[in-house]
Amino acid sequence: MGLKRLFKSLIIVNKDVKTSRGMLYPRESETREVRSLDGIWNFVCSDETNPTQGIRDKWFDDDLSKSRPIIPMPVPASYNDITTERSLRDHVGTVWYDRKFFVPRSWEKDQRVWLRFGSVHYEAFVWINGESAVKHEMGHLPFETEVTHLLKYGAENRITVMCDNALIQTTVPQGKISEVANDGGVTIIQSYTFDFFNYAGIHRSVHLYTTPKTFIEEVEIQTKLSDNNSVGYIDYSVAVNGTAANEAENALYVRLKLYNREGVQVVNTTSDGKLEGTLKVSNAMPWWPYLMHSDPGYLYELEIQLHGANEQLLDVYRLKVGLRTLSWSNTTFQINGKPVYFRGFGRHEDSDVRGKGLDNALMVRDFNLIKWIGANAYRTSHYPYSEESMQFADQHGIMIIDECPSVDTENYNQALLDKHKSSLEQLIHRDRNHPSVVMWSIANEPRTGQLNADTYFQFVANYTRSLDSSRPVTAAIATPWTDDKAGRYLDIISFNRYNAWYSNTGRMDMVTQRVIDEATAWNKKYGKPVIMSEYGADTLEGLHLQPSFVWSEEFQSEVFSRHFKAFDALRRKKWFIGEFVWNFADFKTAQSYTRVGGNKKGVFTRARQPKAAAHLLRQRYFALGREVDQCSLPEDLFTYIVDVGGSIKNESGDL
Ligand code: GCB
Repeated sequence: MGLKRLFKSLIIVNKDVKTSRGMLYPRESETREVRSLDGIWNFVCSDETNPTQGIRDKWFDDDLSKSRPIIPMPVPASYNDITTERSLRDHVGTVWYDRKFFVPRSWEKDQRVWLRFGSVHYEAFVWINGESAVKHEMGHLPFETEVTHLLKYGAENRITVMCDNALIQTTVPQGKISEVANDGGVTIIQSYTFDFFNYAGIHRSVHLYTTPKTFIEEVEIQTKLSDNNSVGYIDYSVAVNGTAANEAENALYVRLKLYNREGVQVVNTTSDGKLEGTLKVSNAMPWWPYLMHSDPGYLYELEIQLHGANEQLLDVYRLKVGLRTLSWSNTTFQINGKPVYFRGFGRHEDSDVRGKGLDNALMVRDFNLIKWIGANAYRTSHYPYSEESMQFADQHGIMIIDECPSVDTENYNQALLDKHKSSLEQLIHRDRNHPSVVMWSIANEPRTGQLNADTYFQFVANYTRSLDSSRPVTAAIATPWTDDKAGRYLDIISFNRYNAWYSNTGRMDMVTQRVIDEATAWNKKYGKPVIMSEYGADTLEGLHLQPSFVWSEEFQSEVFSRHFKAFDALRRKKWFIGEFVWNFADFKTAQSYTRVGGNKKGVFTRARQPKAAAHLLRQRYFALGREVDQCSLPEDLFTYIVDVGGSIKNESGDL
């Protein structure tokens, strides 16, 4: 590479990125209808060596079955594990979906129709009746477009989707594609350094929904409570799109009604023409995290009515609202004025057969397990999770560190920075109104020792803050604190480390002090609150070895216990604010000789059953809940052993 070129590729500038619009979660109301397009679609896999053939041959012009033999494919789901074919599981490049659907005649008049995808991984191209409708790049995030003009009303329509799973150095996350010789010729190989399977396809629900011609396009709220938490304030701003909105003389306003959980109206107010203002809620019921209060996850419902000239009701949209104040300093993180100690997990959206596809049964089971174990938080490692799960977390009081899809970020370049910022913009746009979201995570294990990491993360962190200054910014860092160049741009330092696993494997006597030393070093270097965002050990369910040995259930429990000791020493220093086990459940990864059927660091198996360490963790998380937040303990937390006329003691006190 010539010097000039090298120099050019090192310069990264802070460019504007395209911002998202609309994308309110589709909800029915008296002015809106919602229809799901989920179900069994038709599916075609392109040749890996000819990924653009379908575009050139216009497969979207007619039914896919006319171009290629089709197979059935469920939506939502990853396509990889649905069939028995290795070639589909490991496919690199484009695949195609289509289906037919009916649009009622009644949708033709005086309204708009929108097509919305919860997420498609990684890049999506969509046609309606052969006409290009929308393109979107980035997995795990929604996109939508108006399709009013593309639909046939009172008739059958066809939707075609091409999805490309290829990851390269300028995608988020990054990957590499290479051509490698195989036994019969050459093959395309997708490689990536991140530790989860690159599942792809239409991962979340597809909806058609209607809005009036002039409609509520955006709602943004921010909440806070008075010092004694008795009065709540909701700052709101509404954006309107449509014909009436563009006519200056057409005085639009919104009427806002707030209902409490019992359905009683507690506020009724009207905006001026600016469509923004503040609602005051007396006798407020704050939103509290699980186990921090006897009534966690309290949500109000905000009804937003858009009115036009002559009081005409144009549109209605309803949104759940949790009233809470977040605050943080160089030593604490507080919710409603109370210091928070996070106890939780890194997780994955991952399960047998469906991969990363949205599955309500799995989601509800996961929340039941999170509550059973007494966790109060999780990180959406390493990408945004479904909107349905964010709503569920709001309802159940589970705090979320919301992570964008940047994982193992390296080889910093301009195109990557622009997309990384866009992923955060899309994430914040989608999730800004959720009370459960308490922190933004701008990356997982970025190579923050590299040249350019400094400028790069300064831009990314400041951009995140410019979009939302009401939540702190973090990143989960594994670079040694001595080399790290990004931490100074964060509000909270999260670090991942695998003592007794990746370093000093098997050495139980080399965990506790190392964790204490590393957390302390991070705090000393940056003077910010610190979280241990990952620790753990791969554990094969049913493997028992005493004394503990790597991969056994005993080993996982002992590794946890050695960390607990460190965390308890650290908790006394107020700046240590949380512990997150890696991982909630076992999950699939790319094939590797370090992974037995995937990553087995789950506290739960992939089928969501507890390993031995889950019971230990449950006792700790509830014990912490009682000590820190005065929660009550579940009756079955301790198994009855013996009545010895008093409590059993060990060296550190009561068991
Ligand atoms: C990490 C990564 C996570 C991996 C984990 C592991 O540091 O953040 O994605 O799965 O380690 O188990 O290796």
